[in-house]
Amino acid sequence: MKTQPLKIIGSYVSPYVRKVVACIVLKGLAYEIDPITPFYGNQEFGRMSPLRRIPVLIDRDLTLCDSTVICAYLDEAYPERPLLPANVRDRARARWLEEYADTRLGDLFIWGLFYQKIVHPIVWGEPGDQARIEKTLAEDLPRELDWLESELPAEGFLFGSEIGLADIAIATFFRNGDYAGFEVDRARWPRTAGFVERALAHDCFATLFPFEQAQISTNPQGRRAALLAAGAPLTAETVGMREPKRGVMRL
Ligand SMILES: N[C@@H](CCC(=O)N[C@@H](CS)C(=O)NCC(=O)O)C(=O)O
Repeated sequence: MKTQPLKIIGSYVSPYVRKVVACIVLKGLAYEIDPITPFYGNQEFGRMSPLRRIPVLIDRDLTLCDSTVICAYLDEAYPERPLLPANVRDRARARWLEEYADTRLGDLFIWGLFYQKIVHPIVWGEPGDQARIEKTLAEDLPRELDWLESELPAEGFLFGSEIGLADIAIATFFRNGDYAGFEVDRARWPRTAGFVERALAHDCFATLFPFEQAQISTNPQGRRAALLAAGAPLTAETVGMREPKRGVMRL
């Protein structure tokens, strides 16, 4: 039986953190969060997350990285509200859709848009790669939206009327798309637009939205106070520091 809340390290604005926290909310589990942007993680953060990426989950003496690994652990350790469908073939398909979203939608929405338009100027004081943004918008995203349009349901969620991990993994990226000024063209991709709207309106995402707003509208110095005022369950300690440090994967 759980006695301590789960601990999450990572900003509410990260799509991968949002995916994990939405699953925690869906399962009705208690959590605390140290909402750092990965570049501001200190040495202790680098020890827990060798790729210097968020999210990190700490469950008592267990520390885990990577949203997919974390969600799989949560579903096995806390099976009460399953994140995957019951049928074996559906489960396999849900895992593929999660992988597709993390890799391809992550590449486009995060590295192609959000990092170029928001992270580069704000964290590093450098302009983003304009050519990359244009290619993402003109070629890459339309190609993926065409594919999603053929896969997503007209009503409900991917595996029925209940939202699950595959839905969450896909929808989370569209919130960051929104922050980067991208909107799904409803006339061209009506199923995708409807699906994203339904998923992001679900309680598991909607309850996090005020925390994202608090996070986005403040600088790192005022952030914890704004999040506490919004009611976010913050940890007492942080592994954040004042100056950003480059990641180890790419930028
Ligand atoms: N595959 C990882 C990706 C996590 C990821 O890329 N997180 C971003 C934040 S949205 C990050 O930490 N970026 C910092 C970096 O790569 O240096 C997961 O699913 O957790």
